[in-house]
Amino acid sequence: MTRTSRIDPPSRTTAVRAAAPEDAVRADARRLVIRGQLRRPLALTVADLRERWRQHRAAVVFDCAKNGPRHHTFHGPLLRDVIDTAEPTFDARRRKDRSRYLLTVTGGDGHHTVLSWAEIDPDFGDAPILLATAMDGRGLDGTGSQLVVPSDRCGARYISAISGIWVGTCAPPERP
Ligand SMILES: Nc1nc2c(c(=O)[nH]1)N[C@H]1C(S)=C(S)[C@@H](COP(=O)(O)O)O[C@H]1N2
Ligand SMILES: [Mo]
Repeated sequence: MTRTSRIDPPSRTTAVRAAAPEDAVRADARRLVIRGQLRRPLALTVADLRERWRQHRAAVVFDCAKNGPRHHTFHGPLLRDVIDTAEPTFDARRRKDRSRYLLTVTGGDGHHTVLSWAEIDPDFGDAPILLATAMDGRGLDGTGSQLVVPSDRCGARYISAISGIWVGTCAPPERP
C-alpha cells in the first residue's frame, strides 16, 4: 500500500509507527487475513493455524512448467475448516446458496488464484485442500502458510506466503 492511499490521519500513523517495535510490525505482516462476506473475519499466524484446527497430512506431487515435478509432504488444517470458523454469510442449510461463493487466495508477492466454495464443500467436490503449517517437516512460521491442492496436476495454485483470502459472491452475469 502506498503512503498516499492510507486513510489514517498522518499524526496517528506516525504515533503508531513510532510506538511499534520492528518485530511486532514484521509479525503482523505475516498474519493471513481472511475477509469478505463473512460474519467473523480472521487474522491468523501459522501458529494459530496449527493450534486452532485439526492438522491433516498430504503427500503430493505437482508439476511446475519451469522446474518439472516437485515432491512435498505438507501438514495443516483443511481450508474448509478454517473458513467455516469465519462463518461465510451464506445459508449453510442451502446447497444452492453455498454453491454461489468463491475464494481468492493471494501470496505476499501478489500471485493469486481463485477457488470455488463447491470445490471444498463435502456436498460437492470435497477436495482436501490445506492451508499448510509445515512443508517437508519444517514449520512455515517464517514464510507464511501455503495453499495445498492435492487434486491439481500443476503447481500454480500452491500459493506460498499467503497474505490474504477473500470469500464472497460475484455479481451474476448480465443477461444477453
Ligand atoms: N506466492 C506464490 N506462490 C506460488 C508461485 C508464485 O509465483 N508466487 N508460483 C506457483 C508455481 S507456478 C509453482 S510450480 C509452485 C512452485 O513450488 P516450489 O516452491 O515447490 O517449486 O509454487 C506456486 N506458488
Ligand atoms: Mo510453476
